Amino acid sequence: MLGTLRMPRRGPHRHLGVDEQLLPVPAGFLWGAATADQQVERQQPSDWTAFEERARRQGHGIAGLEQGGGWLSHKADFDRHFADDVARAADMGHRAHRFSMSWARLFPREDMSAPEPAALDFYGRVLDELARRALQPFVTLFHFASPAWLWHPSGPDGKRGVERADAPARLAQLATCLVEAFGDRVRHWCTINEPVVLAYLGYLEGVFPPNEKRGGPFAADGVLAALLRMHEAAAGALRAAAARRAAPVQVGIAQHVRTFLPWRNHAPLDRVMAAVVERLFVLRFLDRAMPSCDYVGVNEYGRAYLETDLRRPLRYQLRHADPAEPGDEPSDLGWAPDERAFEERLVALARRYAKPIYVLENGTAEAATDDVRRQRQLVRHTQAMARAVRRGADVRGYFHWSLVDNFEWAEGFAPRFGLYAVDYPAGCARHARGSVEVYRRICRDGVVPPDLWARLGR
Ligand code: IFM
Repeated sequence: MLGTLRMPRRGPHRHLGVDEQLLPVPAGFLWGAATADQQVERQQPSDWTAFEERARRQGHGIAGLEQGGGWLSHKADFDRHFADDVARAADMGHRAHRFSMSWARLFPREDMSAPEPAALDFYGRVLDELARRALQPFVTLFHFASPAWLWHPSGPDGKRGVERADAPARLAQLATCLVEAFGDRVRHWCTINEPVVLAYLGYLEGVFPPNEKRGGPFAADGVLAALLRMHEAAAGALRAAAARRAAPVQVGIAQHVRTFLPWRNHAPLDRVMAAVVERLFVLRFLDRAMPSCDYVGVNEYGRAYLETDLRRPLRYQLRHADPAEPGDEPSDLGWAPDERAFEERLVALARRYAKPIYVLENGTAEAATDDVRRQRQLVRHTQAMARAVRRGADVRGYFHWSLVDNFEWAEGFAPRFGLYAVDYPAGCARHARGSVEVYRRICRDGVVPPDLWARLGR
C-alpha cells in the first residue's frame, strides 16, 4: 500500500551509457579483504568474550551460541588458518589485507606496561605471511572489542570502558607498542572501527557491550566525545612512535556509512529526519576526526529508509529494503546494497575532505555457495567505485568484507559475510563461494571484465 503512495526515488544505475565504459582502477590500486580479531580469532579476555559467554549461559538469542563452546571459543580459527587465509587472499590477486590486532590479547591485564610476548609473536607471524605474499597490512587498533579490564570502574568518577578518563592514554599505549614492534612493516593504521556504531549499539540500543539503553538520540554524545579523544590520542601516538623510528605512517578511522533516504518522498518529516540522521550518524563524527586523519576510511553498507510518525516526531522506523524499489536485492540480513549511493558517497567524501579514500569495508551477507547477490554486489560496486574515481575521488584501495565467514556480533554466526564459507563443525574448513572467482578476475584485470558485467552488472 505504502509503495503506491510513494513516487519512485530514483532508478538503478546499472546500464552503461554511450559515453561510459567499464572503467579500470588506477595503477597501484590496493585490492583486498578485511577481518577483525573478535570475529575470527580464538577468544581473548575482552568485553565481547564476557558478553558472549553470558549470552550463551542465559540463552540470549545470539545465533550459533547454542552450538556450545566450540564455535564460540575459536570463531573462524584464524589462529590456525591464518597462513592459508593469507595464501587464499594472495591467490585472488589481493595486494593488501585489513585486520585488527586484539587489544585484549596484547594487554590482557591492566597493570601491563608492555604487550604480551605471545600475542606480539602471533601478529608478527601474520605479518610475516602477508609480507611473504606481498600483501600490505592495514591494521586496526580497536575493532569493537576492548580488554575486559577496561570495564572496571576507574578514577574519581568511577567511569567504565571508553568513558574512563584514562581510555585515550590506554589506546595510545597500544598504538605506541605496536609501532615499536611493527612500525617497519605496517604503514597504514586505523585507530577505531566504526565509533558511531559502537556508541549507538552499545549505549542507545543495548545490543553491544555495555548493553545500555540511554534515552534519546543525543544520549550517546558523551561516549562519542570519549571515542574522539581516544582516536586523537591514538593517532598522535602512532605518529610520534613512527617519527622516532623514521617510519612512514598513514593514520585513519573506519566510518560506517549508510545512505539514509525518506521512506515517503512526499512526507517532509521523513525527508528532514533522513537528513538529520545522515548528519548524526555519518558526518558529525567524521568531520571532527578528519583533521587528525591522513585518509578517509569508509565502511559502506548501502542504504536505509526512515519513516516517521507525526505523533512522535523524534521516533522513526528504520527500514533497510523497499519491496517496491526496482532492482532491490536485500542481503540475508535484509540490508540493501546500493552501488549508486556508494558512488555518490565516495564523490561526496572526496569533495568534503580532499583526502585519499580507502574503502575499508564493503560487502553483503549471503550464505549460498553460488552467492549471486554477492557476485552482483562485487561487480556493480567496483564499477561504481571506478566511476567515482573518474569523477575525481582519490580512492586508493577496496577491502571486501569479509575474507571468511565470521562472528557477526549481536547477530551471531548466522549471517555469512565471507568470500570463503567457514564450516565451523568441520574444523573451520574454508570453501570458496562463487564470488571468489568473480573477485579474482576483477583484481587481476583491475576492471570488471565485460562478460561479468553482461552476466552480473545489469
Ligand atoms: O561485521 C561487521 C564489522 O565488524 C564492522 N562493519 C560491519 C560488518 C558487518 O556488519
